[in-house]
Amino acid sequence: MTPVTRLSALAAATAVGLFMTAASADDIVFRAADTHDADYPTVQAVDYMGQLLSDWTSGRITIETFPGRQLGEERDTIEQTIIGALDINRVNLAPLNNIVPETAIPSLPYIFRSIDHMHRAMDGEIGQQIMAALEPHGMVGLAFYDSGARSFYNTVRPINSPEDMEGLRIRVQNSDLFVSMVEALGANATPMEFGQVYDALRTGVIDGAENNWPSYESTRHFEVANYYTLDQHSLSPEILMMSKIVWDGLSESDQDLVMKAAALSVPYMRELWDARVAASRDVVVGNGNEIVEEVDKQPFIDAMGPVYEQFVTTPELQDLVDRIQAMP
Ligand code: BDP
Repeated sequence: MTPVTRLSALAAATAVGLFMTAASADDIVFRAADTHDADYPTVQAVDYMGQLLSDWTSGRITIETFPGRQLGEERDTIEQTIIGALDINRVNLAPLNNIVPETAIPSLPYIFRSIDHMHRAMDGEIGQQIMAALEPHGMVGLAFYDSGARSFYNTVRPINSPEDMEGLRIRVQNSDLFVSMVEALGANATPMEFGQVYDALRTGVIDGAENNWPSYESTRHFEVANYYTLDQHSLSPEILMMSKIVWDGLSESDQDLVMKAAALSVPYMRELWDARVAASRDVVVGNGNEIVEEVDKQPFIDAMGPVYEQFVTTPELQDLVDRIQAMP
């Protein structure tokens, strides 16, 4: 061995040694799942949260994000979170509706008058109460993220009123509430995982779906479903959560750090979100899609009575609805 190679072998051994000391048994690497790709605001916000945790702990706590459904569809990742096989998960509230009845309340059609109203509710006591309801089911809520407004798009015709929905096959998330909402409008609801929607639209298995601007754009659904009506039927927010099994294994001070980093990722996410909505809208409009911007929402709202009856079934759930509606 020449002196130089001996030296570099020594350097390599030292580096490995250093690395091994750095990656000590106390190190925590949280695995975090998201259905969206790496450039989507929800994923970027969790990356930011991981950066904060790493900075605060000199690298002892980090987050490794797995975007783009690498760990499965939301139904799978929710299951993994509950059994402790996944640490952190970012999903929409809708696929939790069937598991935790309280999560159905912010998903209800037209429950919020505006995004600001939704923020006021979810950033305060209502949001806390809904997060607390997750715990007996094995999940700990860390933050609510924005998801804008969900609206209908389809391959067949512009929707101007509930009558135009008649008979259309509309994909919904795995939530009985969303099934009921679409059926109350006279369409046929098809629950389906997010990753299957593009092909289903393209091959005509379904006629349409519903989502916000960024998801309509990022999935390229807008390329096959050209009609988008801004009926804004649901502001169902996103939730960032941790497995309760994993949470219970953390020290109290690490739990605090996780909560603080999650809270700081919210304003960061909201800024990215607003920019992404504008950019996605530009892409879709640039594609020449037919956007029904001015839609009379009243007939859509009027059709939703049965949905409230079906899902607001206890005094506790009714109380949540009343408190949200009474908010300024
Ligand atoms: C998007 C949500 C994502 C859902 C998806 C869907 O961000 O969590 O999986 O909608 O419709 O807006 O399934």
